[in-house]
Amino acid sequence: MPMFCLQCQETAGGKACTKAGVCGKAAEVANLQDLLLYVSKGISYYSVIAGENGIDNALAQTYPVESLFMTLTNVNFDKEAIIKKIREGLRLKNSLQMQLQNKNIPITNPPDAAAWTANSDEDLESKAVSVGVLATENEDVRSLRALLTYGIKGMAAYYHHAFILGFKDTEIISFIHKALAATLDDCLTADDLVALILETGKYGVTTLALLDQANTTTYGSPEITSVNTGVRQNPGILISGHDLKDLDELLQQTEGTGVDVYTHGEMLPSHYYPAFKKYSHFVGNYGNAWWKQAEEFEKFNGPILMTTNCLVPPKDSYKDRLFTTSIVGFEGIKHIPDRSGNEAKDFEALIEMAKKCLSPTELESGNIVGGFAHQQVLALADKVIEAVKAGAIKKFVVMAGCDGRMKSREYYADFAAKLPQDTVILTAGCAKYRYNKLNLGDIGGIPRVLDAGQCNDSYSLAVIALKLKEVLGLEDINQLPIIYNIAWYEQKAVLVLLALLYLGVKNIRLGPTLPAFLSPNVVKLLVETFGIGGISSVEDDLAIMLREE
Ligand code: FSO
Ligand code: SF4
Repeated sequence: MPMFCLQCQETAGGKACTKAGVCGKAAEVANLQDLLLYVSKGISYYSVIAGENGIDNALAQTYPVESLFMTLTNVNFDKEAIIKKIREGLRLKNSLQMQLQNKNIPITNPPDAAAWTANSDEDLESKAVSVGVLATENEDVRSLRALLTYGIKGMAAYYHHAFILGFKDTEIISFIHKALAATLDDCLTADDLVALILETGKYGVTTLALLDQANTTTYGSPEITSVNTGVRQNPGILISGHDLKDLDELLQQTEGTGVDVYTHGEMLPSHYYPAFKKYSHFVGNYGNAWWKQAEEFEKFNGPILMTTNCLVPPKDSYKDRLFTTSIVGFEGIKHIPDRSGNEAKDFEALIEMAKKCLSPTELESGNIVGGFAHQQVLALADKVIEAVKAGAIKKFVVMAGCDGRMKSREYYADFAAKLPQDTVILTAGCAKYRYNKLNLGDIGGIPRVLDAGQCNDSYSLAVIALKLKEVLGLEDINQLPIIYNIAWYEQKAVLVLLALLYLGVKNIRLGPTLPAFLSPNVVKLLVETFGIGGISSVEDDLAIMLREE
């Protein structure tokens, strides 16, 4: 089998990608990503021991965050970039070993991931095919390790965003090391792994809170905003992904150049931040969720910057206009280098290109309203509570998460449209594109779709739920009039799910399909412990979910 990857919802046949990724990832790249993860686990093994012995290694604090983020779905398809990161990891592993040796700290029987090293590219390639998910033989242990690893991948991605803005938490990093090292430990029981998975949820909440703090401290608290979906006549740059600092620097550098800036996909919620509202050339949002990018990037006519996932292999029609930055990569696509020290990234190449391009072709006109992150919703708390107490709002429906290509995701548009008029959707993430243009109306001035922001802002939904629980004087989060029908796609959504489980949320519906990496026994455990379920038909799910107390 040339490769084996089942980490996302679109995995081939609902089982695993074994020839090439449905996402476009080549087998060789998939295997090298497995090796990158393996090397990161080895580094984590030594980092745990170093931590126990008071040894500090700054690079070991950031390495797993960056390397794991590179292996998320739709982030880095560039073989050379992955090999470079593996080599960097091997050097780091070696220096950690030396640090431990110099302090006479004994290392007995290190796992292969820690002990292994490579002398040549051939060594990398031959090792890469043997260190993937299937290296764990027992189906349930493999499933628990996968759930743990993918949750940690999501944590790494969210931590990376906070870190870029200067926010750090060494406890989160220590947990990442501990969890990754644990996936190498054959002595751990299924119960041990389940405990670690729940702890991942706990640290997931901490990480999301840190990111919320980073974003709101740096750019202000999101506020209700109407975002234009049309275009102007100037040339433009389109920015996608989740990285607000990249957007910040791009807006500063494009100001006064005659080049407009538009957001795509998960960058839409950046319009809700006060700090970006001062830019008159920050025009609006162009298009929809990530999976529509091929068609929409083509029509944009100007340069496009991918700051994080979700990148789709580009078509020839726009690949010369596409730029990646940070951890994103694709062979043959121009890459904007990282900041050096306090210097901003240099977006001159995009700006100069934009000036020679046509203005974007209009896809639609109108606007989308969002910005209902926790502070904004809490500012409306009186109105919301009044509506709940008066029975005008009967249920909140959390429909956060991801969008994706599968036809079965039409379910979510249909589900949103068929919800009774006395329900309010709480959302975050790109899942919203299935229903945020449906004009679902409002309840006494409260819009029926409250968008908190990116999937990164799922934390807001938890804060809102906990606040409602407090105000309504309830003992258990599950007594709230909130139901959860979440759409997942990649590993950040896995972390958000684990965070919700840690907060005690029960009876979450997860779709459009349950993760292929969950073995029947692990599914059984999730069903029995947390009441997690899949989706069926809109009518049946509505009947059951709206009945649930
Ligand atoms: Fe969507 Fe992609 Fe935010 Fe994900 S753009 S799918 S969970 O990477 O990041 O919601
Ligand atoms: Fe397949 Fe998803 Fe893995 Fe891509 S990330 S190879 S689509 S399972």
